[in-house]
This record gives sequence, structure tokens and C-alpha cells, in this order.
Amino acid sequence: MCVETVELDDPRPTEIVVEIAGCGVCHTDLSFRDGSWPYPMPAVLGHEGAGTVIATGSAVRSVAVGDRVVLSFGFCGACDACLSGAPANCPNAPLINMRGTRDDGSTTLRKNGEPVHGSFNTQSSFASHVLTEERYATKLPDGVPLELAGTLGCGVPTGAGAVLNVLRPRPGSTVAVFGLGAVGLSAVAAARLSGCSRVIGVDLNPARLELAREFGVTDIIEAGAEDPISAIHQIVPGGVDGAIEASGAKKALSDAFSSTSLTGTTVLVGAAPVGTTYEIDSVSLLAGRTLRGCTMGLANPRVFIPQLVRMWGQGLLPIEKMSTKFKLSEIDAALAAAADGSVVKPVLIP
Ligand code: CXF
Ligand code: ZN
Repeated sequence: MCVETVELDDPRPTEIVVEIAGCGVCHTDLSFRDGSWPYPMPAVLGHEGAGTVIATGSAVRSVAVGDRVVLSFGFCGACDACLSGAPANCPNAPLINMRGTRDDGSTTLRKNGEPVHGSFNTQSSFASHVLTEERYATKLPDGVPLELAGTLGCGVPTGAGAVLNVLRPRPGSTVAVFGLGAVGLSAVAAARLSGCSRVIGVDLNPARLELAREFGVTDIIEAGAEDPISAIHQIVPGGVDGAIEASGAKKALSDAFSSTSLTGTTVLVGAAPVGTTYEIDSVSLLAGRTLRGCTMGLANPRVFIPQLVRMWGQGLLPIEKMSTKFKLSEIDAALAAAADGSVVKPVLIP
């Protein structure tokens, strides 16, 4: 990747310009960079941006210049899912977030008159400035560290929402979380907040298992050293009520599924390369288990992000403990640190 100067359009009536204070690196950024998920190039990636509104289109009413905002994903706003408050289920969202242009096919970015694909997840936030629609911005109260807040737009709601909006564990129930990156750690925090009696963290990386204690795990399993399925069945005889697969690893999904009780539920949120297939034992499914996926934690950003901010305020979502700042010019090092797992959440500061 390289840092270059490109031209940004002026905001159209419903658009805003945000000066980015920081942008988290998410594993899907690596997938798009590597081509295991498709995106038109040349492009600016980055989809966990937070910053300050510096310009607004003539029809913008819900945010104003000077507002501190976190950006989230795109949705059409007109389909059944959007109208019923579940924009994460918008069937038009994949196109909107991954085509590299606005609705009319125009790019928000140009270099020497040639189009550069912006609008990545309606952001392209590995940048000093972002042009997006006002409805994708959620205001942040003072006190939230703006530079680190971008992950409240993707990684954190993906994990916390998988628990709070999808799994909805009963108080006293048991949950295992596979993969303790930003998504998994947020799932752990949400499970603990839900009153789960056992929250079991599973990861290959011992440092992440230790970090997970600060987010509320009651038990840890080092996946490279012991078999997660039998370890979980030893901690919770019969298996856990719920499992979250947040690693994106193929084997982790099968392990998560086999770790649940006969009527347990597994929620897949980790993004494996396009084309990945999973192996599920038929009798185990037939017995009554549930397997489902969800994107963006079924979050309605302007409702769910303020909820996450309040969790952060109570010390339940210590985002700062998973974040490491890099300069935007160090983007390759930041993405390498995300890829090798040495950093949980690199945050690029323009
Ligand atoms: C992705 C989905 C595709 C566009 C970028 C964001 N979601 C989570 O990381
Ligand atoms: Zn993401």
C-alpha cells in the first residue's frame, strides 16, 4: 500500500466530509488488499474511521460541522430490513459497501482526473478525509477517545452484537468465543455483561488469552496446546449453550459447533475467504443444534453504537487495551501487525 494525495469531491446535498482522527485496521481490510475478497482497484480501503465533520451538504440535518462522529457501513434505507430497523440485513448492502462508487457509479475520489475507488464500506477511511452520506455517521459524546473510536463502527458491534442482538444468552448460561481479536474480545465483554456464568475464550495466541481476561473471560483454552472441543466439554459437561466463531478459521467453526450442547447455538461472524465451506456433522445438527451467521452484529448503528459507548463508559469495553496506534505512513507495518496477530487492533492516525 502507499500514501498518495488524491482529490476528494465536494459533498452532494446529503453527504458530509469527515476529517479522520483514526481508523482501525480490520481483518477484512487484509482480505480486500489480498484479493481474497473482491474490490475494484485502485482503491482506498479502511472502514473503521472516526473523526470530525468539517463540511456538510445543503440537505444535511442530523450532523453539523464540528461534530465528532464514528462511521459505519452502508445500507439502502428503503428495503424491508432497513425500514424495520435491521440495516445490517439489507440485501443491497453488499453491493453498496463493495462496489467502490456512489449509487450513480461515480467515485468520490480521483487522481489526475482518473477515478480512484473510494466508498469502501461507504468510507475509505485509511485517509485524512472521507466523503460519505450523513446517515452513516453516528455522533460521539465528549470523552470517547476519537482516535480509537473507529472500531465502534465495525469490529466492536460485530462481536458485541452477535451476543447481545443474536445469541441473546440467558443470565447464568455458558458461552465459548473462538478467536480473540477485536470482534471476539467484544463478544466476550458482551457475554459477561449478559450475566453468563462461564465465558470461555479460545485462541492460538497466549497473549490474546491473557488480554481476554480484561474483557471478562472466566476460562481460557490455548487451541494449539489442547483440543478445544474436549476442553470445553470438560469445563461445561454437555457443552456450552452458545458459541461465537470470530476467528475466520475454517476448523474453528466446526470446533465451535461441536462445543455446543444438543440445543446450543453457534453464531458465525469471522470472515473466511470467499468460497470457504465448512464441515458440520449431520447427526450433531439433527440433534437440535442451531448454526447461524450474522454481519455487523445485526447492529442499527445509530441505536447500537451509543449503547456500546455507554458500555465503554462503564469500563466494560476497554477498547484502548486492544488498540495500538500507527502513523498512516506506517500502513504496511500496521497491516502486517494485524496479519501476524502481534497487534489486536492497529489504529492508523493520519
Ligand atoms: C466488511 C464487509 C465488506 C466491506 C467492508 C467491511 N465487513 C466487516 O469487516
Ligand atoms: Zn470490519
